[in-house]
Parts: sequence; C-alpha cells; structure tokens
Amino acid sequence: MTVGTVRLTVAQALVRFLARQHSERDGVRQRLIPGCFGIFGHGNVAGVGQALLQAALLNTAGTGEAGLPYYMARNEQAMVHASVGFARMRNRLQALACTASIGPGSTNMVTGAALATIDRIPVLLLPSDFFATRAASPLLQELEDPRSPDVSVNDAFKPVSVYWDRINRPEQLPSALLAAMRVLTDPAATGAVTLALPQDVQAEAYDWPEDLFAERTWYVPRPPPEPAALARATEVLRSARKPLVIAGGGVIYSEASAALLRFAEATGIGVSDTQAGKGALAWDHPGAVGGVGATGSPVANALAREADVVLGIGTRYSDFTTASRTAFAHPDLRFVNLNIAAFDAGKHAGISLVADARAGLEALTEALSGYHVDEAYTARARELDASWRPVVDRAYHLGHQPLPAQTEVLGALNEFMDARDVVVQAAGSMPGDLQMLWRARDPKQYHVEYGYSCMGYEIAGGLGAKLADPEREVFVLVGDGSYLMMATEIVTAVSEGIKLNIILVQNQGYGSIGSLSESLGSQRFGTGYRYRNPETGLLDGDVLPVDLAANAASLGADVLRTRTMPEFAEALRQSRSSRRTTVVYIETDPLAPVPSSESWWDVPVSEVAALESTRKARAAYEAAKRDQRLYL
Ligand SMILES: Cc1ncc(C[n+]2csc(CCOP(=O)(O)OP(=O)(O)O)c2C)c(N)n1
Ligand SMILES: [Mg+2]
Repeated sequence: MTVGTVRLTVAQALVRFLARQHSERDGVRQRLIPGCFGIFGHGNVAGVGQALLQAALLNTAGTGEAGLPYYMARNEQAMVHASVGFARMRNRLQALACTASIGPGSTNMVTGAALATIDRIPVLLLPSDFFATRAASPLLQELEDPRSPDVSVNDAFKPVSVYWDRINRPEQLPSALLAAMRVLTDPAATGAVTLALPQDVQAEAYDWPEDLFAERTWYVPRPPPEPAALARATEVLRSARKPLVIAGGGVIYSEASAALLRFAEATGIGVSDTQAGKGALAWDHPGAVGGVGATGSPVANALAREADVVLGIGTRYSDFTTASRTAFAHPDLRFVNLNIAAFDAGKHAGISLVADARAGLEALTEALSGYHVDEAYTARARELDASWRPVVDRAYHLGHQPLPAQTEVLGALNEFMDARDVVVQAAGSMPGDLQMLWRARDPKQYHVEYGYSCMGYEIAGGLGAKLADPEREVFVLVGDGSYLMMATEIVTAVSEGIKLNIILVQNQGYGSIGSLSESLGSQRFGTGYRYRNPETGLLDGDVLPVDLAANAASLGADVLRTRTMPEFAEALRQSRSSRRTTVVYIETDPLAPVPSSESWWDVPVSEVAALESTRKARAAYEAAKRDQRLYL
C-alpha cells in the first residue's frame, strides 16, 4: 500500500490534526479539542495564526476541512483559566488549546498551567519559542542564558506540566501529538500538556503522511478495581462503626453521582464533600453531611472527628480537606482511598483502591451488600444536621447593617439560582463561606477552583464554563481583589456574545487575608485598599475613590449597582433575564459575622515577636498544632 503525503507547515499540520481528534466514554463520542484560545504576537501570528485562519476559511468554504474555532483572549493567563473552566464543565472529556506568542505571552500561561495540573484538568498549551535554527538570535523577548543556548523561558512550564515537549524538527511532531492526546485523555495523568513551538518551525513545510490526519478516537477508560484490592477495602469498610465518605472532584468528573447515591442509600454512610466534589450528592439528600475540613460544616467535621474509617473518593486530601491533618481524631482511624490515580489512592497509608470512581462505587456497593451503619450513627448525623440548618438560614438572612453581610449575598444567590445554573468562584473569603454554606442541587452547580485558589480565575473560568454549556446560566462571584487582578475577559465575553452574570462583591480589599491576618496576630496589616495614612505610615487611611462598577461598564458590560438585599435580589432577576453580560455590584461588610466550621488551618505564626498580638496568636497556634497527626 502506498502511503500518500500532504505538504503543510508544522502549524497547519498541528491544526489539522487537532481538528480530527475525538474522545469517547460510555459510548459518547465528541470532539476532543473543539477550539483554540489565543493571543498573537510575532511568535505565532504567521505560524499557528496563519494555520488557524487557513483552517477557518477552508472550513467556511465547505472544502471538508475540519475547523478549529478560534477565540481571542485578552490575557494569556485568563485564557488558560477559561480553558480549565471549559474542560472542568465537560468533565475532562474535552479540552481547549491555547496559543501564545514567544516570551511574556507564553510565560503568562505558566500560572494557568500550574492551576490546571494541580486541579487535574486537561488543557493543551502551545507557547511559542525562539528559532530552532537560532538564525536571528537573540530574538525580541528571548532569554539568553550564557550557560546554555538551549534554555528558553518555556522551560518554566516543565514543573507545572504533566507532559512537555519542544518541537525543534517537523519529524518530532507526530509522536508528540499522539503523546499529548494520550495524556490529556488519561484521567489519572491529565493536566497541562505543553508543546513549545519554535517560531521558525511553526512556518516550516514538511511532507506529512496522510495517516497523521485520520480521524482518531481516544477512549477514556473506566477501570474497575482489582478484586484483591476490593476485598481489602470491603473488609475494612465492613468493620467500620462510624465511617465517613469524602466525595472529591473525581466523583463529578467520573459522573458517579448516581452510583454514590446508591452507595449512600445502601450503606447509610454519611457523604461529606470537598470544594471540587460539592454537589456530588444534592445537599438535602438524607446522606449528605456537607463540606468537610477547614472551611467545612460543623456537621461533617464532627463526623470526621469521630470516624473510624474514611472512604475518600476522587480526592487529593488537600490541607483544607483534612484541616491540615487535624480533622480526624479516632485512634484507630483507617483510610480507604478510591481513586483513578495511584498517587492519590496511596495517601494517608490508606487501602489503595485504584479505579474509576463510578466503577469503584458500583463494585463497593455490591461487595458491601447487607452492610449498614447502625441506628445510633444515623441519629447522630440527623441531630447534627438539624442543629446546623437554622444556622445556615440565619447566615443567609442576617439583616446585617448598614452594609449587608457576604453570607446574605451568597444566600440570596443560592435561593435564586436554578439547580442547573452554575456558580463560579476561586479565591478570597467566598470559597470558605461557600464550602460551609452553599446548598448545591446539581453536580455541575458548584464550580469553585480551590486547588490553586487563583485570584483572577473567576471571570475567565466562568467564560469557559459558559462556553462549555451555553444552556446553563453562569453566575460568577468575584471579590474586588480578584476583579482588579483579572477583569479582562469581560471584554472577551462581550465580543463573543458569551453571556455571564458577574456578581462583584466589593469589601475594599483582601477581606479573607485581613481576617486571617487578624486571627494570626498580624492586625490586618496591608490587606485593606486604603490611602497611606501619614500619621501611622500605614495603608489605613480613607477608602479609595475607586469605582469598579464604572470600570465594568467601561469594559462593555451592563452594570446594576445595588446597596440593599432587596435591590440585589431584583438585580439578579434582571441580570438573568438579560442576554448581555451583566455585572451586579454590591458592597458588603468584611467584618460581618460568619458561622464557625469548628476546624483549623495550619498557617505558622512567628515563634518570637515584639508584638503582643503575635505572641498570643502563637500560643493559640501551638495549642492547635498539638492535634495535628500523621495518618499512618
Ligand atoms: C493570584 C493570587 N495572589 C494572591 C493570593 C492570596 N490571596 C488569597 S485571597 C486574597 C484576597 C482576595 O481578595 P478579594 O478578591 O477582594 O476577596 P476577599 O478576600 O475580599 O473576599 C489573596 C491576596 C491568591 N490566592 N491568588
Ligand atoms: Mg475583597
């Protein structure tokens, strides 16, 4: 058989290849890379940029060329966040590509790459690189390392990528592309995949075998647990008197909610959730016990303290989840870890149950047949829950004056949203309040990025989530601090007609870090947005004349300014019924009371200090630290 070739540039071959990749799970096949975000500069405008243009024009002309829709971003970090929001919404079965120019355009993506890798969300990054031939070095924006001309700024992607390659020769492209697709669709290995593309190589032509461009399907597996491991896990779970499930993001990505529900109903074991797992079980299911850990609910945290067996499903056990390893206090505590990644399944000396969350839950439900927690356990969970519900209701309707409390804003939004609407958040005081108080009714309703908790994710991530599921209304909650870091993608949302509801919560600074600082004896130093005060020399002067609502309007959004909770509720209705991206602006009191999670987070306090506030905080720190333990 003679194999034909087709002459294309490296960038044209890349685009043509990406347009023909598909993923498949449970018999559902879809485009794996359905689009590409980008910002052009000299590093990619004539290479990848030309290829994207050519593909778009040939696609429109009906030549049979598969297109790769292009979305122009305003900030490269933001376009990676948007891609993460997209892939998370698509349960990691689809990912977007991101093309950036050489130098700063590319390194702007490093933060997004770290976020994707930490959150285990697939994204394909295509930073541009200096000439492979070095014909014109040093280029504009080229790092010149006197020790090695082979080093480039794109080496900074290595520690934050799950796969990294530089395409210095056209011949290297096919195997790099196949490896990239494999890693993107491997649920145990996925994250940021980086293919650095020297700008001369992007434009270089080559005779590619036609087979490179065959339609390809990448099957996303659902590996079942190994029988012996299942037997070990079952034995430990059967012996449990006070077990607790921790549902992490893996439950949602695996679409295992129905299996989790059957497991919870069959065994009676309480199900707590993490930031990525919230909504895996609807909040009002009798088995749901709320968020666990440093920002969890006192219900889950009481059950966690008493638990003799913890069944973690699809969780990485971050410090927030384990309350910095103080959440669990039973002397004979054991962990069973159901996870697709052996790395996570092995944590806390647990019984490792490496499997897809859904397949693993189905197997566990069957293997545990006949097992049920006793009546005392169920009664305890019910009693805790009954005392917690009115606390949440009160926080939702505090009537705080003169400015409303943030918990009222979250409550009003919770009561307003439909089950299928999506709330997006990432950093500040809101993730904690949300994890404790949010009543999620759908597995895709709660979208809080808390692996990297990256300020600036909110609007960009919301853009990606909306792009992934245009039928759902997306409500982005963003603090004034995060807004100032990255409001850029409002412009992208406006230009693409991607409608977002953005709730801008103004509290004049870093409210979260302010209260953290205060609790650690650092007196809210440097956390408020204030004028420098000549009398104290500190940033504790008057409130600044900054108008973020006017800023949002200047970026093309409709803006609704609200001051009271009734005005806020009315603005939510107006925003929802509008077709345009709308910013609902509200100022809240950063000092308003918030219910306690009855938990702890390890942030070390100075061991010696000239300040009495620090010395007091250190004493409290040392007392709390005594409860920290290794789970062996
Ligand atoms: C990119 C980035 N820089 C710094 C931090 C540390 N940090 C966490 S929350 C926060 C303040 C967030 O301010 P804002 O968005 O106004 O929310 P608030 O705390 O007021 O609720 C900071 C600085 C972070 N998470 N991400
Ligand atoms: Mg703030």
